[in-house]
Amino acid sequence: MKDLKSKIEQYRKEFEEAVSEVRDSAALQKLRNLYLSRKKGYVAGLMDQLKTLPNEAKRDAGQLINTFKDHIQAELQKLQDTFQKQKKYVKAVDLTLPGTKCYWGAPHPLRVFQEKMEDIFLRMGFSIEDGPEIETDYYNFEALNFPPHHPARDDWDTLYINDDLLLRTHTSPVQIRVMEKKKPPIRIIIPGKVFRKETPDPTHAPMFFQMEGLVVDLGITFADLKGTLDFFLKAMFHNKIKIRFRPSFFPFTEPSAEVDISCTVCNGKKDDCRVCGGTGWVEILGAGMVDPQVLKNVNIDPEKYSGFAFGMGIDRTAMFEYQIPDMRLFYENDLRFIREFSRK
Ligand code: FA5
Repeated sequence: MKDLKSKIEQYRKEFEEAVSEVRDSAALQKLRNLYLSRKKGYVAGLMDQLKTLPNEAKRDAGQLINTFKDHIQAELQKLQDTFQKQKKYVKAVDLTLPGTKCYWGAPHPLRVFQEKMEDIFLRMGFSIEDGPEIETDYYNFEALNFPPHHPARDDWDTLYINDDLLLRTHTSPVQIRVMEKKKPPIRIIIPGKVFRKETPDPTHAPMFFQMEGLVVDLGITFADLKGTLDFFLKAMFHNKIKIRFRPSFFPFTEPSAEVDISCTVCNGKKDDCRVCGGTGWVEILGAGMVDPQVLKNVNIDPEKYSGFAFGMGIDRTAMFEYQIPDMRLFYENDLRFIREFSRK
């Protein structure tokens, strides 16, 4: 009897160790066979031993063996239940299926393009300024030489918040705000959002982006303006476009010009091109020498200082860099379009 008791103790110890090592159903079955197999299992061996005991010891010994057997069965059942649950889970999550694709966020193509433009100007020694999108009539028009009722205001019609406040129609009012605070030398760019009463078409949007440039210093001439824009456009388009200056009119520059680049959408080869109208050229910016009256408006002496300014459409220019035939694509938020420009 003593012998049997210590054997059960020994088996129990070994069982506890072995059961903690079981990781899968195959190992579980192996352990079950070792202990519970009808012919060669340890429990069957104990039963054989039981038969050799005197009758008066058989009852207690039999109970001990049964308790041990129950314990083994219960532990093995627990493990089996755990494995079954895991099996179900593995079935529910089919790891062989392709995962749900997760897209990285990316800056908007116009933002990427704006930064490219800024980089070129920063290399030329320009710094970046900013101004409000809700502007007063004074900064948007009057200080830039558009008196009330001047017909040129019609080209820059916009949304008015009240008689004096409006959504700015160009980035030029920031020229005035900067010149009121800083004295020459001034060499700045002003990227930002602008608004106009405009019917959308492939090259026009009612809300778009401009980049203003302003240089005021001693001895600045039209040659500086041409050189700066020429350098910028050649750097931007890797010398792949032609550039032309046309005489124009802006109330705040004199003389004034508009700058066109050759149409990269049709390369001047399509008479019905919706972007250049078949002319082969598209206007991307207005520019000129700062009008002496504008300098006077901000207390800069026009006898001593001169300057040039330009205002370039960021969306319009981006269209030609990316050869996009319709500006509205930038604003439709079609992810298939936007992802084409993702940096990843
Ligand atoms: C102006 O806005 C002047 N402030 C530019 C300027 C600045 C002239 C400094 C002289 C000195 P304009 O309205 O032409 O000018 O606009 C300038 C550029 O903005 C255009 O050449 C074009 O590239 C872009 N642009 C104008 N209207 C739209 C529009 N509706 N949608 C998209 N881009 C536009």
